[in-house]
Amino acid sequence: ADSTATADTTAAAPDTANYLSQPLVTDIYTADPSAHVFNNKIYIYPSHDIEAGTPENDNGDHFDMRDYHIFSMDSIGGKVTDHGVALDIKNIPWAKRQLWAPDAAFKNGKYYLYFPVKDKQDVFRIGVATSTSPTGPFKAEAKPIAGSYSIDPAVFTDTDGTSYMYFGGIWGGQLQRWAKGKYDSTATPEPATGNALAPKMAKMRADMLGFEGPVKDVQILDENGKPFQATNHDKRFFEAAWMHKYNGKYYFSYSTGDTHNIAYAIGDSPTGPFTYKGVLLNPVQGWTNHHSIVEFKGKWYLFYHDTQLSNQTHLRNIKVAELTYQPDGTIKTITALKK
Ligand code: FUB
Repeated sequence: ADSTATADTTAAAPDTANYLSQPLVTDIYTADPSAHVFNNKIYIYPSHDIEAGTPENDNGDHFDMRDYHIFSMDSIGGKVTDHGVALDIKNIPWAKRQLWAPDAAFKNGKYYLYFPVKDKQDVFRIGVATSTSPTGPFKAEAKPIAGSYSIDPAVFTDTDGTSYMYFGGIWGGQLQRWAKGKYDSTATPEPATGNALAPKMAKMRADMLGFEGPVKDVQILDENGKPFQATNHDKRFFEAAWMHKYNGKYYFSYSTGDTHNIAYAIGDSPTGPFTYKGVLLNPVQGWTNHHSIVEFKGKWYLFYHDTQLSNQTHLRNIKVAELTYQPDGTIKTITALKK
């Protein structure tokens, strides 16, 4: 169901002053923006929402996307260039349906596009495609990344050059189906008791095409060092993992899904654990909330989406706002104004 939940007034003081209210792209629908700076330009890797006519359900089948477009900007507030189709589902040999939130990375002189899509068995896996250009076209590998599952890959490269992938999403993202180590299509959307399901992470191989070592849990802990209970829907991880580094600390941010917040937790290492700090983006118009955080020319920006153009939950539009840190390293909560 669509939600137009209002801001949580119990969160830290909302920062509305720097909100840029206009969609960045208006001629197609875009969502889940993963922004990166390559060669002094901003590149945005979003989902490309379409009206596929697939009926809406709790598994998110109505998010039935089929390709990716990549966008670039020389400056925030400047022209946004659409570089056209960078990868089409018909050119991913193992894919069946639903190209969800992607991410990108640069290493070894190559660009890597990471994407979740359901395989021929209707199981979400994470794939990788490569290009010599940040805007593609990208060529998909023949198979998904070995050991990958679920959705929403976010690839972070630390200052020492090591790259990590964070991923996972519950409900339609199928993370709960892997709770016992192997796929179980009958698993309930999430546990009703005990600890919340943890997001996942893995170190990337030097060639960026696969995982080096095992997939591990990302530990998000409360102020007492305890994981959140599964019933704590205001704070537990749902989907949309993102990692960034600020002042030597690692910030793991994510969507709380059915409570519609972008929350964040801070740690001393890219592998965690991370201590919950609060909400950085209050609920936006539309059910989903999904973001990325990037530094550009000395300022920090939050890329996110809402449904301003369509008012339909599966037809979203990407936006950007400036992000502000407090002196103690916490982030001022952003409230995205409605039109
Ligand atoms: O865009 C499809 C899905 O919606 C994403 O993978 C989730 O994060 C949510 O934004």
